[in-house]
Amino acid sequence: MPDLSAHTSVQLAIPLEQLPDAWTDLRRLHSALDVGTELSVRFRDGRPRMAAADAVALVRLAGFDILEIDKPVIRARTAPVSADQLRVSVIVPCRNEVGNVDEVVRRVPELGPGTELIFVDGASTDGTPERIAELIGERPDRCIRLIRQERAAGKASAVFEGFDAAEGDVLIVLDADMTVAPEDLPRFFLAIAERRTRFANGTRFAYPMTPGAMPRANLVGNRLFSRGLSWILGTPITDTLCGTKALLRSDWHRLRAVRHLFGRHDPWGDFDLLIGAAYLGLEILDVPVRYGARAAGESKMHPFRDGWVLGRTCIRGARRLRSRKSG
Ligand SMILES: Nc1nc2c(ncn2[C@@H]2O[C@H](COP(=O)(O)OP(=O)(O)O)[C@@H](O)[C@H]2O)c(=O)[nH]1
Ligand SMILES: [Mg+2]
Repeated sequence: MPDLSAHTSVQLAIPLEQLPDAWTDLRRLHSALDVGTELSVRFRDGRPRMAAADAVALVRLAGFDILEIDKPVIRARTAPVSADQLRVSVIVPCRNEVGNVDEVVRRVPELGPGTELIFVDGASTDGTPERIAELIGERPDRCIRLIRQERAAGKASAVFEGFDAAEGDVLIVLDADMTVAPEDLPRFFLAIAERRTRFANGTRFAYPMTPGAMPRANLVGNRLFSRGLSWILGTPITDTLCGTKALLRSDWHRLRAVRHLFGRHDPWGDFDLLIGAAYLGLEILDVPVRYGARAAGESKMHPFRDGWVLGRTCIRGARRLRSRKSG
């Protein structure tokens, strides 16, 4: 770390991808510097190194105001951060995830002044809800709730039922499969709590991905959808299908009221949320996450069948957004 006392301007000459965890390190640096201190962050563009947009998102998320982007250097300034007292609800959709729920409870951090963990179980047959019920008894120190759905109605239905039941001010979705590290959730909470964005969209493409974590068909489909949706939404997003997203509960209520215009088709809910956020005019920001392969259980996604459904959702969303702009 540079000698902070002697400088008002600091050059961080380490490429972002070589930092152990770029966000954590930048965050630490931010808290060590006075408000208004200028900082230059050097990064390397191009995959598998960090892309410019991802580097900018990370620097911004860590609490800096971006002054100038002159590749491969981002000039930034430490901004004041308001320590908001927003309560958090982490919604965990789960179906046949008995091998993962212990990890969820163990690893999801406490955020803000209080965090409730809401599991929404889709008629699992492997003992998932029974294990969650045990965990509720075993962990009186944590606020854990269980909603049991009568049938497997898809992830979207589980997420939205969890959103409706949530009591926190900030809603965060985390898949039960532990492919996204729960240790990354503070980024989502702070992105919303510090008003850096109104909709935090996880992206798995900023950091190098564990080999085999994403099947090839999903990777190609995701790339195509990211391009298409960025165009439709009018804002660049690099990952449309990351399970982890965050927004204010008050915005969810507004989004639910307009969802019938474009939604209810996407069984995963990701596109409904992104298109809905754009429809409401909410700013969307990519939040980098570390993504790994599943340790237990199986994916319920079928790339070709589900790709077709997602394509239809995109077309419907595009029509709606266009008619709103011209209307
Ligand atoms: N409640 C509920 N959860 C589901 C359903 N389908 C999938 N999930 C959960 O949604 C999350 C994402 O699903 P996953 O199978 O990992 O899909 P992938 O990440 O696209 O491969 C996981 O935590 C699943 O357990 C469902 O029908 N009901
Ligand atoms: Mg998954």
